[in-house]
Amino acid sequence: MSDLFTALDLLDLVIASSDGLASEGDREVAAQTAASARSRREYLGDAILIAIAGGTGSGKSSLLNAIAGDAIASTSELRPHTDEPLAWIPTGDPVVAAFVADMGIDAVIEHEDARGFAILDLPDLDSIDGRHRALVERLVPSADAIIWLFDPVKYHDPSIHRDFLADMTDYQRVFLFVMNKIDRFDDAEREAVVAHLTGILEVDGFADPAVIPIAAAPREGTPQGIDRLRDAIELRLVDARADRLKIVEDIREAGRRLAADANVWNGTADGTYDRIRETAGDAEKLGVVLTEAGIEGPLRDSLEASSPGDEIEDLLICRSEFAATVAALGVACSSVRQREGGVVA
Ligand SMILES: Nc1nc2c(ncn2[C@@H]2O[C@H](COP(=O)(O)OP(=O)(O)OP(=O)(O)O)[C@@H](O)[C@H]2O)c(=O)[nH]1
Ligand SMILES: [Mg+2]
Repeated sequence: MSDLFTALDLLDLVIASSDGLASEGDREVAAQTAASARSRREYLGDAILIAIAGGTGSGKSSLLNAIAGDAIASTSELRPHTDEPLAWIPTGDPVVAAFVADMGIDAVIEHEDARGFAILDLPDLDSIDGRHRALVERLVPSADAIIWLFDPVKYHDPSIHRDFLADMTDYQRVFLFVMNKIDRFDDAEREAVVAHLTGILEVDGFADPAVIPIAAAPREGTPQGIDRLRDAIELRLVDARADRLKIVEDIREAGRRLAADANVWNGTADGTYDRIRETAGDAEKLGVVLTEAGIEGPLRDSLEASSPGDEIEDLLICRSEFAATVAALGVACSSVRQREGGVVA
């Protein structure tokens, strides 16, 4: 637990020491991430918040109903249907209630279930209604974990893979991938469609993605695969403390962006600083050294504008300190990930 505080404090230090090294835009984004990670940290309680995200009609509201065992969310054959997010939260968990209220979600239904999770039914993310997409884009990053729900007709839609998933592969530990409506298929077709989605997720960049087949609201009979999905929620999200894993991934990602801006994430080649000192004052040679070292952005501008001697020395010291703080952040994040994520397969 204290590791999480350490990682948050280190992110603050990384942001402060990136002054003049990373772009102002990225520093602002990192500061926002740090603020929301810290506020989620304040809210950490027993239940984790899992959002169901997917295309219109994939069956998000039906899935919430199947998990709840009750028709709490409105479903429809008409698209798009859900306009407002609906949160299904454990009774008597003021922490999750406050978290959900803070996200601006008004529709809340409490459940007596002792399970340690809350579910958020979202509008569609591929909507013709721009307001839906904006809402989903705002809420998805706030949830602790996401069930990505696909249906057999649109599971390869680029608006999900290209616009969302391909940029989020580092968050795999807090994702579950689910294929709905499998009642429409025989066994062989079901296997083929699950294998195909698995392949597409691998192309997105996920390692060994597991796709769970379900039928949340089959045309005939009762829902299928919900027990297996519930087991995965318990083991891979609740027991693995997805809330903490998510915070640490947000922290790591914010640090990584700043480090990438100043190109210190992968270290600096031996002798780089000496070569900068030696070539300072010769714009052409310095430019070659900086390009070889991958030093771009605000730091490059400052180095090129500085006179040899103290000015250059100060900038190199700033960069060294920044790199050391980034490395410490990386270590703190790994330590939380290992401790919290031990249960994740
Ligand atoms: N055959 C079959 N139909 C399903 C299944 N799950 C959902 N449906 C149907 O698919 C349609 C859409 O379901 P919804 O739950 O409203 O889908 P949604 O993802 O919430 O849709 P939006 O709110 O528009 O984003 C409804 O007609 C459901 O009855 C399933 O497992 N099998
Ligand atoms: Mg819906």
